[in-house]
Amino acid sequence: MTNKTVLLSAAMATMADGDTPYGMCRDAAIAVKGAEIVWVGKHQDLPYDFADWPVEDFGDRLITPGLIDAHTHVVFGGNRATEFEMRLNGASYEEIARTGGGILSTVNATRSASEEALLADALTRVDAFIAEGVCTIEVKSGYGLDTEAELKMLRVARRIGKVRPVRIKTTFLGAHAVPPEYAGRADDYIREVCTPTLRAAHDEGLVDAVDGFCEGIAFTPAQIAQVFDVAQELGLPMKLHAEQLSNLGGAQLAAYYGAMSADHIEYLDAAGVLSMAKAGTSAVLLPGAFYTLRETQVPPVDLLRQHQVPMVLATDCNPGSSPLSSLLLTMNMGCTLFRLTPEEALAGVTCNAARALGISDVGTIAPGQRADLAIWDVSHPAELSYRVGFNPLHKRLFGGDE
Ligand code: DI6
Ligand code: FE
Repeated sequence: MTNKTVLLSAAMATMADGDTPYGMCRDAAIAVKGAEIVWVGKHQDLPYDFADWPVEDFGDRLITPGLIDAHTHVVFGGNRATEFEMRLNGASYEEIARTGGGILSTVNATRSASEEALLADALTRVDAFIAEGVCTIEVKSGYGLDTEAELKMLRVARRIGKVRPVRIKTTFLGAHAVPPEYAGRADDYIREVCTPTLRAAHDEGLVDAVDGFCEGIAFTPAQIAQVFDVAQELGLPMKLHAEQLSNLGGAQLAAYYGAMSADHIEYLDAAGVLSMAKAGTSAVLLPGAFYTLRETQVPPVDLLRQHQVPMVLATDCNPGSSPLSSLLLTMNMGCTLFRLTPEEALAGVTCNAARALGISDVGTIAPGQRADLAIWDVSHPAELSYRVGFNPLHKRLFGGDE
């Protein structure tokens, strides 16, 4: 695209105007200058200033904000297809985790992989996201679990944003699992490895946020609090894998620390919802993990709605519980499995996803926003959630560039 362009299309879901479903605008125009959106509205209202700008007419298509995946583990070594097979032969996810499989098998594969190999492997997934109009991806560490391998994962995550037109937000997830060399000594791991590694990663500028896995098979709220204390001291925002397989009060802990989000939250109760609402903590729903693990406990969507907790949908792309690299399929799953409306699903991968990542210049179409846009071969935004396994992306603009 040239430096200045006016985009035209029959429909635009701005996700910016709370009063109109989808912030929908028909016969729309968007003026883009460089990487920035400078004017948005009906074509007929386009000011004279833009009259001589080049026009790109997308005809009957729909324009939305570029999509945002706010929770992924796209950097990892190997894969766990054989565990998938074990589960189909009767083993449970927790059993596999307790017998040294699960996350720990990915830790071994990630530790032994070179930075180049991890990057090449992650890019296969990142390219699938980009092909569906994704412009921002959150990427977690958490499969290294020693200083060297955690830093390696985060460096790979940063490199993704240098070799592909996509914005990467990194998250330190040192408290993801207890590594084998610390088996039965989770407190020692937190003190001797996890928090010093967080400091080292922060010193290298590798950390945008701090996460943990608060669960019976991972860390207690007290252990997570130790990590969050360091995050707070370093001025880093927090988020938490909470209430995925049981209710340990993780969401309340996250809210107490003013975390940006509590993620998974299938087992979240009313007290947890209230504390999230009060703290402004978003709910990141991960239907890919629910689907893969064949969970039956659905997150408390009605309560979240009632208390206006912003809902986000993300892939949780990881080799174990959610080998999913389609945000469009995630939207469909969010609607079909969790009963979100298609409008909530689109908000969950645009405006609400941006909020959960603490970024405000993307996720909506409005003047002053970055020109991260997706142009779709659909006429109604509900089509994005409705179809299963179909990619109607026509074009993606990342900061105004194709
Ligand atoms: N919850 C999950 O669903 C993933 N991590 C987490 O904390 C699972 C990661 C894996 O099984 O590799
Ligand atoms: Fe996760």
